[in-house]
Amino acid sequence: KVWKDGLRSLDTGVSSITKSIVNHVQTSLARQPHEIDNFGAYQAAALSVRDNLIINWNETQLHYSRTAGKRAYYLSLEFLMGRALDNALLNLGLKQQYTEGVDKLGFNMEDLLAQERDAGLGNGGLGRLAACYLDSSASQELPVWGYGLRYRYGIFQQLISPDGQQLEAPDPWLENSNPWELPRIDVSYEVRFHGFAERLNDGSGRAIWEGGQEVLAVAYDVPIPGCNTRNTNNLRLWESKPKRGFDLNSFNAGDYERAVESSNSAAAITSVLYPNDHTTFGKELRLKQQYFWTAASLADIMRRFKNIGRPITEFPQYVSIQLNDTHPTLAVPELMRLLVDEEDVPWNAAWDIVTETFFFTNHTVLPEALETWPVPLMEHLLPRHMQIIFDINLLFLQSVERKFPGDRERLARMSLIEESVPQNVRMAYLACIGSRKVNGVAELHSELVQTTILKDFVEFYGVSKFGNVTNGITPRRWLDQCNPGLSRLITTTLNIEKSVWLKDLTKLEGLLDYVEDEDFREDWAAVKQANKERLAHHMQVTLGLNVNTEAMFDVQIKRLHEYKRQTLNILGVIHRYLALKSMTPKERKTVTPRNVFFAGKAAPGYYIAKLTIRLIVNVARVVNSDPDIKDCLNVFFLPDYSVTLAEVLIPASDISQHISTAGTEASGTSNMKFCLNGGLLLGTVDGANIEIAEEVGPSNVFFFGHLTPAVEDLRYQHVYHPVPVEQKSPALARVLNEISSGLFGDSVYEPLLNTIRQGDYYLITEDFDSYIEALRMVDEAYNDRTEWIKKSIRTTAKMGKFSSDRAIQDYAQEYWNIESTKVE
Ligand code: DL6
Repeated sequence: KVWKDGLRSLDTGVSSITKSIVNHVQTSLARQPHEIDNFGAYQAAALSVRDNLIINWNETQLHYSRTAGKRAYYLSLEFLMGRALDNALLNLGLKQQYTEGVDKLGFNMEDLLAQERDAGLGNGGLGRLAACYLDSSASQELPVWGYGLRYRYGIFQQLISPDGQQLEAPDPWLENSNPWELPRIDVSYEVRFHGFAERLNDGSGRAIWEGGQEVLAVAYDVPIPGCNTRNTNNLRLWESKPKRGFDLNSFNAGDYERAVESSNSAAAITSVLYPNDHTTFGKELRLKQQYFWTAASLADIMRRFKNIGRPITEFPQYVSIQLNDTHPTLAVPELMRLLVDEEDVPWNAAWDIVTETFFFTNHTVLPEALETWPVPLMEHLLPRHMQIIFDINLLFLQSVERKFPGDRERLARMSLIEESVPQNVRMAYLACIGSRKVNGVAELHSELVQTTILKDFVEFYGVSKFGNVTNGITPRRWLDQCNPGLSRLITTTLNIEKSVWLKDLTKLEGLLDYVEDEDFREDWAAVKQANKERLAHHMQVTLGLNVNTEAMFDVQIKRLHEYKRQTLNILGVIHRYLALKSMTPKERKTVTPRNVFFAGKAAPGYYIAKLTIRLIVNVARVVNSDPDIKDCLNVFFLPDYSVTLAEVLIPASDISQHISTAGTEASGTSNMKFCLNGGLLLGTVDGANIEIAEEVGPSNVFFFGHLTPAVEDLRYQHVYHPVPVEQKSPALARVLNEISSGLFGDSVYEPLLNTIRQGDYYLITEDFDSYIEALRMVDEAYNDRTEWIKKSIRTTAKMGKFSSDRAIQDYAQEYWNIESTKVE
């Protein structure tokens, strides 16, 4: 009874909040109130907010355990969470109270929010999608947990040298402690590597795996608050630790270096996020990360399932596991190992359980991103898993042979083992055959998955195994949090509670009734203007740059990659620069001024992408310092792109660019973020751009470029029947020649220009002229301010489909078969 009486919800009145903050200053931080700076005040406020989260989190876990319903688990090697404090305050509905409380204590909420370091545990779209899905799962009161790794170093910090080169510095994001995680030393599992696997040969298919290295996986829990609900889900991140402190024999022999060696190698597993995007690694440490994480997660899921006390055959009735790309595919042989070797389940029954439990999302069809692992490396690191994969493959190929007798080429194509030297395991195939359903992330992409990389598998299984879930974004972070002005305007205009439209984004359609209302349009434009000024202020303070807020804001922010074609954008900028240079001063005065913003990181070893950054920075240097031009055109490269920087850039954009070669961008999600914030879209007919255009109507987007079916032929022509750039596009040829002639510095850019002049895999030559024409149409449309604002309102109004709440409900209903369950 004493315990029960002690359980409580926290009082969320302002005076209780200030007391709680002061209390954390004194006890958790062990500091005196008078010596607290902004960072200390942030820490204390965060800990105070966390108290609320923990109480809700505990209630939620208790509720899920008591109801013992089915749960889903989202396995993702990346969760690009960004900052947590503002998000937690808004989802808990406590922003106003905390702002007042902090104010009473002599601090300013904005200053405190700015103290938080981004949790940069991801590279780009895939990791940010995982974060949006966690927010939506909690907000939709769905029992979904995330599982990932607690990297000590997140995505690198990007610095730009004076000559425009990207430099990388480590991101020790945990060095000042992280108030949002709860270390769970009570939750840990042993994970084995190497050793020997011996088949029992007793007809059971079982084997014993022993020896090798054992490391400990220790859980850190991050509470994920839902919006306007007590439901608070969990993101469980694993940290690697040595099982024993150090090797005692070496220690006793006085060889301390050797003694700590194995402990260092265990800790190294979760030390750093691999910073490459869309490429595979082939590195043993990466494979170790993948197995360490899937083994710990499955052990944890199995333990929770066993607590329910149901027979093992009912596992899929209680558990669905989503594989976020191929990175967690080792979960397939690992679950087989647990079932066959440890739970004594016969092979076929185990395979039925496995293929009912897993679901697989593919996020790219780019060939360089399709994961394979060398068989010798797998055999060395995970001998038992390699046996299991061979067995799965044998049985699978036998069933293919039964369906397509004598088709040896098909068997070779579909084998899990690529017959190269050395042999490789094809992880996408393993994920596909080990899963109940497979999906892509936008209509076009899902179609491409089914007609290209998994075509044989569609023919084998039939189309019903394959589907589409178009990606989504959380409107909590990507509208309410990043654009409070627009959020307020929407709430007052629709005249409904904010949480209602935030959780049913189709309600935004109500804004269409106000498109013709001049006062509303003025308010809409004023919000955009304020956001432009906020960005300009940010750039003034952080970079010392002056930004003309009367200009059009044209933004392209995403990972640097040839397929995303930042190069096309900067070549277009140079084309504009040359055109402006040839005008008279009087003509220039009639031009709508334009600011072009770029931000994004290149993988450290991606030479061409880094060269593109260098070109952008040097074009910016030349253009911005040209007295003839600086009133018409300015170019900015903002270093160290992050979720937090995106939150300032996106609300400020008039137009954003999503200009990948058709068929290469699986979905894109920043396109959705810009449009939700009333920025118009300039793009190719690719990924989710297509569905955005379907929603907002073709007159509200600017499309250009060749379509997907043409791409293959065009590439072929570029290789086998090349036509000089001068003939294809004289305008582009002139731009390339100006770069070669040194207009933007020495001739370091030739390797980049040669990718266009020779081969042109990403078809810049083919799309350049239509791109320039699309930019001209944007200029023209922008000059009609009234029409532009109408387009902007219509765009936001039609973004309901792209809420991650819709996407997560698609997964919950069509894939995982789980239901919402509210914590009262
Ligand atoms: O699905 C999330 C995101 C898509 O929006 C992007 O279009 C796609 O490029 C990205 N894919 C990856 C693939 N990485 N791997 N593996 O990040 O996924």
